[in-house]
Amino acid sequence: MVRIKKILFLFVVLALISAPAVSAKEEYTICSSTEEHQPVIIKAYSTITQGQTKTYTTTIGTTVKKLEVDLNWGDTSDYLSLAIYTPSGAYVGKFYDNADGSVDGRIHLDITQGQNYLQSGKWTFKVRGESVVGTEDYYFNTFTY
Ligand SMILES: [Ca+2]
Repeated sequence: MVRIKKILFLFVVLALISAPAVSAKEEYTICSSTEEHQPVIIKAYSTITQGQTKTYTTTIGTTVKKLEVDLNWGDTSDYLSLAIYTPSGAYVGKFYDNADGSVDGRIHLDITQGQNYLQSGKWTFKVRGESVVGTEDYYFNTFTY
């Protein structure tokens, strides 16, 4: 019995190792968000410096069709980026100010996957100070639909 468990464990480990690296880029549609919210809804208010990365997570349920992300630092002289990962760890992409069609110190995007529900679980967001003079403050919010 112990031996069978060991073999099973080995099989599971091998299956995990040999799983192909999933590129989620083509599966998701990322577009400029037109949603607006009261500023009182704030997931995070923080600051960032040159080269620094801050990580946030949002756990979504099984019936979410749209995930809105809103990184707002409001200062076009500093450049921040937002990298997005699915709950399974797939890399959706890294997005810059112009990803939402407007260079305005804000990255405001909707993530959809056709008419499908998005992968439930913990999505990860990495805010990075790509080019920051001194310290830049920002708001980061996520909303689900
Ligand atoms: Ca923008």
